[in-house]
Amino acid sequence: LPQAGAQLNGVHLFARHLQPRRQNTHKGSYGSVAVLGGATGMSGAPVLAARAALHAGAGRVTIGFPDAPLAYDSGQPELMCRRARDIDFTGLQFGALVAGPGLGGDTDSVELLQRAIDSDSALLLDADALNLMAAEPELQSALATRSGAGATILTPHPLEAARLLDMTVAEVQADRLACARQLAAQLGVIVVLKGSGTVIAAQDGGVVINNTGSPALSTAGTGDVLAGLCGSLLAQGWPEWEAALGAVWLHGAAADALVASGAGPIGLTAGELIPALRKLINAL
Ligand code: NPW
Ligand code: AMP
Ligand code: MG
Repeated sequence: LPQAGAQLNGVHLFARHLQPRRQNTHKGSYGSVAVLGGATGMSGAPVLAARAALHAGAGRVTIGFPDAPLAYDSGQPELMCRRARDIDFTGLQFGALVAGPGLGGDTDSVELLQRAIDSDSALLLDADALNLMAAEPELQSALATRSGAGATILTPHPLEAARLLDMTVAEVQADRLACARQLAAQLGVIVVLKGSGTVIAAQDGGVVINNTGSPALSTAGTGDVLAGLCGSLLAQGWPEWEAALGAVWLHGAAADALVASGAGPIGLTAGELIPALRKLINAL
């Protein structure tokens, strides 16, 4: 595995962990993802995450909305849209749960997050799930003693990391490696500290800096796409460390390919990353 300072070799990573589609398989063979988020006014965030999960190869993708669900996603009717409180997370109903995109911060969301933490599924926490975690110490304790066998990955941007660490953004940015490591060790999770030079840190102190992507990604919704992509790899059975590395690398590589084709850096949109990352996965 790449260690601190090593170049992240995404091609090698995908060669090792991307499963070919075997003949006698069906949608259940490729993993189920549930994305939990999309409070009123922020439905776009889980939709982007869920579309990314589907295009990265997950067999089934559901969005669990904290409030009234969308009837369906007209741009992607393959997605199932439900009220989160009606979804059963017990056992291994889902290979991966992606909680947080546009989730909002009400008490129901805290309960929802508690149920997600208590599940056996692999868990990716992003955006408002991280903000809730920063505000509710009991959620942090629950995470540290997560009973399920599932992996846990956190994907904070610098402000979300600052909230979790009770620091300022400037303090986080002054030593990104140390902050990512501290959070990973403190919560017993893998931490993806996003931004220019995304840092991926493991519980044992292992740390890698990503070498793909650019400020073309500095636009609304790109983090939501990363969360869905990483959840998709987890649901397809990738080990957690490799899923975090592979998702971050591919997300940046998709942006780089779009920039090379003239779709950026100015005006690239998060939704455009989705077909681009599918194309790269199939090329890999
Ligand atoms: P500034 O401006 O520099 O002071 P928030 P959010 C900072 C959903 N979304 N380096 C920066 O602070 C999300 O999923 C919904 C340094 C920035 O202004 C969440 O649920 C969308 N600083 C919710 O919105 C599309 C950095 O953090 C501030 C940084 C709120 O999430 C958009 C933003 O953080 C969005 O994804 C960096 N690299 N990156 C939809 N279509 O429905 C960020 N910052 O206030 O937590 O807001 O990230 O937009
Ligand atoms: P979020 O702030 O949650 O929407 O996530 C933004 C995504 O875009 C993360 O994957 C960041 O690493 C990426 N990103 C934003 N700005 C840059 C940048 N200047 N260089 C590389 N990646 C970036
Ligand atoms: Mg975000």
